[in-house]
Amino acid sequence: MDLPEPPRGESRLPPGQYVPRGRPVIHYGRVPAFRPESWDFRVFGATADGLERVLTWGDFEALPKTTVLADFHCVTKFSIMGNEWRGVTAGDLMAAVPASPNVRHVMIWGEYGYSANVRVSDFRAALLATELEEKPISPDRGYPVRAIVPHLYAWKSVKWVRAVEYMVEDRRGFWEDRGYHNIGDPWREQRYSYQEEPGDGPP
Ligand SMILES: Nc1nc2c(c(=O)[nH]1)N[C@H]1C(S)=C(S)[C@@H](COP(=O)(O)O)O[C@H]1N2
Ligand SMILES: [Mo]
Repeated sequence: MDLPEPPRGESRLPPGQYVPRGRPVIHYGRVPAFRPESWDFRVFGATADGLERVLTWGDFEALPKTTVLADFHCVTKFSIMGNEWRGVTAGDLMAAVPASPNVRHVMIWGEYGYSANVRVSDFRAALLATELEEKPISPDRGYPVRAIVPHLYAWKSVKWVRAVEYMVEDRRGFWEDRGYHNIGDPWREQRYSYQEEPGDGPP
């Protein structure tokens, strides 16, 4: 399991964040229906052999599962601490569908065209979660598969993931294209694109 342990003590809460009562549900658009017969998970772009791979729900379910404890930081400043997620690590997905060696970035695609870009190093620390607190993720939180990128702002934790695109050149995802920071590290308060420094994102 290659996910970092969250830091302990006061330093677990990134700057500017607070812990709310309850647990908000936030997303843009509607909650999609899940139909296991027609659901698929595509891995495309710069794969090692240049071919696109399409996994069925059965294929996805057969991948190895890992349990991860992670904190969750929304850029609107609330944080949810110590969630237990279970699912397929991005490392295990990349072992099943290898990327070309020159891949540096990954676009995580959700239903309805929602997307988030991450550096491949950040993707390797991500989980494609199917369970939260030992139960299938609820429909409004991303059932059947949601990404968890624990060390970046939660807009990168795409719900209802349907595809992963391996990229050689970086491209902005949904919120990154609408004024949010290309990297989104909560420990450095990388909230908005105007904070970006040269090299943080595509022009
Ligand atoms: N597909 C999709 N995933 C998404 C979003 C979205 O609008 N669509 N919103 C993101 C944002 S901004 C946050 S804070 C988290 C919220 O997750 P939650 O509803 O489980 O709290 O989902 C992220 N993933
Ligand atoms: Mo968010």
